[in-house]
Amino acid sequence: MSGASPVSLERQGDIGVITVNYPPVNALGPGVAEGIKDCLARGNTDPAIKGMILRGAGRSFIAGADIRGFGTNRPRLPLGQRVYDVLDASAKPVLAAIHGYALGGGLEIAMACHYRLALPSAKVGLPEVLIGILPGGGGTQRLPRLVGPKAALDMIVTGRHVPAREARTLGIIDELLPDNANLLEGAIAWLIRLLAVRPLPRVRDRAVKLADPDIFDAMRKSIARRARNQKAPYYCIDAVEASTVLPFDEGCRREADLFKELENSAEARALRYAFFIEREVTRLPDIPATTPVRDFTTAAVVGAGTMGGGIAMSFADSGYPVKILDATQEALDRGMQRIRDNYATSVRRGSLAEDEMQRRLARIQPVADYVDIRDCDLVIEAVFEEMDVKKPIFAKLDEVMKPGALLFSNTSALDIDQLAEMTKRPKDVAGTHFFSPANVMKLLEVVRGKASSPETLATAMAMGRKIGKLSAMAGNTDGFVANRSRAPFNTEMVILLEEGCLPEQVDKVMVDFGYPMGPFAVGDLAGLDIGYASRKRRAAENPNFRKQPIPDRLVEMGRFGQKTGAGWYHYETGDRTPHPDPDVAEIIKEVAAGLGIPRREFTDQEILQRLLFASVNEACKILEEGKAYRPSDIDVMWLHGFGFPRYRGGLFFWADGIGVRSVYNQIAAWHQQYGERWAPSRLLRELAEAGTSFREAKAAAFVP
Ligand code: T1G
Repeated sequence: MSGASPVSLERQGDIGVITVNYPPVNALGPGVAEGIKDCLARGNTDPAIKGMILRGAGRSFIAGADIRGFGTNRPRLPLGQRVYDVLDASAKPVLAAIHGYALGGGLEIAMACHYRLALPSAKVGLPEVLIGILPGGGGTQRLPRLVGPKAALDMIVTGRHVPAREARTLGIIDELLPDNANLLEGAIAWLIRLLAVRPLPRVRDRAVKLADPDIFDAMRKSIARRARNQKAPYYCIDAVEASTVLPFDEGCRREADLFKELENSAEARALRYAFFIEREVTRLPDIPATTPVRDFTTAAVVGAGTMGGGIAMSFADSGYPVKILDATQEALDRGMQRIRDNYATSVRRGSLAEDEMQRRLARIQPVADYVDIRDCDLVIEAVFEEMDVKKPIFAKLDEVMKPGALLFSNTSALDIDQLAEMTKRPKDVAGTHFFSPANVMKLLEVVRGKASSPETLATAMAMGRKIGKLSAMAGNTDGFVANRSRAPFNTEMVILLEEGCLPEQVDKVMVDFGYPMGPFAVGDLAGLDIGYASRKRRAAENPNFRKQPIPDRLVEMGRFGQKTGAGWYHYETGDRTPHPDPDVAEIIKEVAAGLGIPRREFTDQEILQRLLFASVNEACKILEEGKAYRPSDIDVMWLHGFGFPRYRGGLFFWADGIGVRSVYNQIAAWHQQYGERWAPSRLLRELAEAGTSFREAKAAAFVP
């Protein structure tokens, strides 16, 4: 920023208007807090000013502290002198006029003002827990005074963004302007009516009304599973609890102590990293941000199976009309029924309102003929994962789709170029790989074919954002980036069984590590028959493909997983709880004996590292070949495609915690012990020799 302060004060009649202008979201970057304090002081000494309004320029009020500043030794004002502390000490009334976001330090500043007014489209929240810290600007002490400890606990432990109407009901917002009102005019008019009110209402002076002291332990219990291995959610509870037993200033001291402990924790550093890489992944180094994006209003999906149905739901959930096509009426009816069942489950669970379900279902139109989709702006093919099934469909789409329509494939591994060559418009073809369940998983892997035009790719990335996905670019290689980097993990987990482990043992290690489910339980959820089909394809294509007799045996016995009541685990009817199965343990021992593999004990650490190091090595090869732009893109894919624990940052971020040299040494040792599948990648060796972290690794120039 130039020398000019990012905060200005101008007088409008009796009112001093303090404006924060620190694009893009008015985070409390360098000079912002100081600027607010300075304008406040000037407003208080200017006799012409009777009251002040604090607002944000551009699209937002204040989106909180500048996250880039955390973990750095930036200067810090002591308690009592921070902007949060001096605002409500103002002799003249200060009103926060909120539009866009008032988050973290932004909401804390608003709560330190005497009044809060907002546009209905605004959102407020204290999302600090999402970046591994807690509100450090008095938020854990002021919010309970405004909304009560129970509501404060919910907001601070979940970090959710609260719409202005709900915030009005909760008592955070004092005045809600009508839709499309002019914020500043509305704020000035409202403050003028309050100028004479004394004493000035300060949130800090309010008492905390605690109805039920057990809410804190109840919250600790309720988050035990999802917050395991983490500190921030528990510290948030401690801080809010402190507000019910300590005077305001002491409560702020307790908050500050807890904040200091968290600011540079491994969890906080990992979550900050995750925040920024999710923004970085949208930037494509060799496709300018100015590349035109084709707008789309209508979409079509070919294939009404599990993935096709989930993809159609993603469009309908985001307000887009979508047509879904399948070869037979029977398949179409089955697909639509699955979609209705999915929505009905959400309604039953209370996460979706009945009328909203009806609105979404109305947006999904089943059609039986290609001519019915010809005018759609884009189409996503999501049929069975067989090239001989997909190719004729691309030829057909090329024939019927209107000029300019984009032709995407949801294939999770097959060659995009071969599909594009089935058309006379290969530049309009790309991969858009959704992850199962497609209406839930946030990751969209956009796969670039040799002929895919920058416009097609930019539009595919934007399409992902518009339907609530996080789009990440991948090169066209077998399994693209996500599945290819995951494949060695999948192979290693089966080899561990041959060498002495059991599915429940491996799953426990990965759940303790932070995964919501273990890889074998996930296999049963997705269906073991899918992996079986792709192993058969790979074995046919590559004689050196490492066969997996254990899962093959299970599938040949009809154990497909949850859908057949048995897979790696067995399941009671109507119950998804995985139960270890002695029959599977027996099969594993038989196969191992048949392969002549001696079985031994494994430590949890060896299990964890065998699985994740295998993928780290493959991810390095992907960067070497220029099939991904950045190491952090692969971390985004693991966070949003494979449920990698967010507070561990991602595959490479986690591996950096162990150290490149240690990872390399271990892989090199396993190369000696286990052979070629553990051959260290060239990039890994170079990083280890240079002492460069994985995150700093430079990918080769992108190769579609
Ligand atoms: N600090 C630094 N940069 C930020 C930022 C922040 N707080 N918020 C956004 N950005 C950047 C972001 O990196 C991106 O940059 C651009 O702004 C647009 O963001 C004391 C300790 C506000 C809901 O956690 O949730 O206050 O990539 O792409 O989708 O208690 O940004 O363009 O270069 O996300 O419209 C608490 C974090 C901080 C809010 C907008 N605040 N931000 O979403 O745009 S801790 C937060 C968001 C704190 C106090 C504590 C979202 C958003 P670039 P974007 P968006």
